[in-house]
Amino acid sequence: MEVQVAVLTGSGRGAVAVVRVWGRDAGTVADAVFRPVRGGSLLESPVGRLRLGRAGVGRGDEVVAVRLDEGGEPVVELQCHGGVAAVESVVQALVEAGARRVEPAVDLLPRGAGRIEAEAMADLVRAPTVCSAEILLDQANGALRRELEEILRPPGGGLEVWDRRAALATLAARGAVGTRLLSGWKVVIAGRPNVGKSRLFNALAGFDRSIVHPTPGVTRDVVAFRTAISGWPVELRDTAGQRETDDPIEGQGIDRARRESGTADLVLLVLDRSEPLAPADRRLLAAPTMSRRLVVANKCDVPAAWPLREVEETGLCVLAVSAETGEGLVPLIAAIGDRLVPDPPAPGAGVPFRPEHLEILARAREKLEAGDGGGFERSLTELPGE
Ligand SMILES: Nc1nc2c(ncn2[C@@H]2O[C@H](COP(=O)(O)OP(=O)(O)OP(=O)(O)O)[C@@H](O)[C@H]2O)c(=O)[nH]1
Ligand SMILES: [Mg+2]
Repeated sequence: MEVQVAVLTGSGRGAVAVVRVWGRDAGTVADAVFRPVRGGSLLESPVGRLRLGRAGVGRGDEVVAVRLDEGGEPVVELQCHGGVAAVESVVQALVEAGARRVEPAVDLLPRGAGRIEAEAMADLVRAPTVCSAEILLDQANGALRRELEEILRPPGGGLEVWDRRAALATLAARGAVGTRLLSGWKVVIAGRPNVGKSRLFNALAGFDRSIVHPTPGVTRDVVAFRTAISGWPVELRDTAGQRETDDPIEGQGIDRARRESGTADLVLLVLDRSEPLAPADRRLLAAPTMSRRLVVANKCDVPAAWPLREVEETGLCVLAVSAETGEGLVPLIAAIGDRLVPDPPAPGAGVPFRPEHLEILARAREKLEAGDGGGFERSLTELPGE
């Protein structure tokens, strides 16, 4: 049989599964099961172009398909939802179209693949969201290794010192995203009591996880939920309403809320638009611990008691939403995604995705700054490995 298929991602319920088809007629077989949303056949797609469509038995599942032909051998990858039924439906359709199912093995890695590709493949199994999986797939396909090779090309035909420095800085900046692909970002919802934090948390989580009640001071402990925002993995945290209190239990909850805000990647500071701003709101607006925050003016479904400009004048970005009706949530979600990942790596970009990668890049940069060309090359060749 000329065409083989394997599921690269782990079994069980992951967010994304990757099905690889390879062999002489892989393009034709994949084409027979792939129904693009727009555009023509996969065989006409350039290598590396992501295509959206459906695949699988019956109605099938939404998939992203990409041709990755390597060294003359046709390879197609289909990313689909990670549920067992979705994956099996895609694999079965490929088998019906003529592919033979095999177990994945490390020799599925592209030719010339080294340590980075193997690590990316290992991390891919645990990728919690589509964006994470896409970036790790690129690295498994050699994106980071190729960029490192480019940086290492000898001067003359290769890069000048300052270009090398810039290329290393670009990689390090992408690493800030790459090293979060599995762990995600922490977004903390904070504010004084009764402003609608828990309602907003539930609206973002998509179900009633946290208790919502008209009595102020309902949420005591931190409630966490992992989700995807704009395709990035995010842990949302609902916290206790912050105010002066004599109640020791509520006080502990408030201490936790403050600590959470201090360690968050982003704080959503929730205000109640239907009531005049309270001294507790103003204290939180001025709090230095929440350096990265978005102000959310909630309850915009009822008449407003204060104009947005009152907060905007302090230089903060404020978005009006109603956690109750869902109004304004789409722009809020987009704004959260933009704040967490303002500059997402382009498709196919090399992205360091483990802390060790960044350490090696930092060492290479030091050698480069010190004019130690040999040390620079030795540090950088540590990374791709064999
Ligand atoms: N009209 C309207 N009411 C809302 C909205 N969001 C929350 N509420 C109401 O406001 C009250 C408090 O909501 P919660 O989500 O429990 O508020 P909280 O900020 O979590 O309060 P604590 O946990 O006590 O700090 C409830 O009665 C909600 O129904 C909204 O967008 N519009
Ligand atoms: Mg609450």
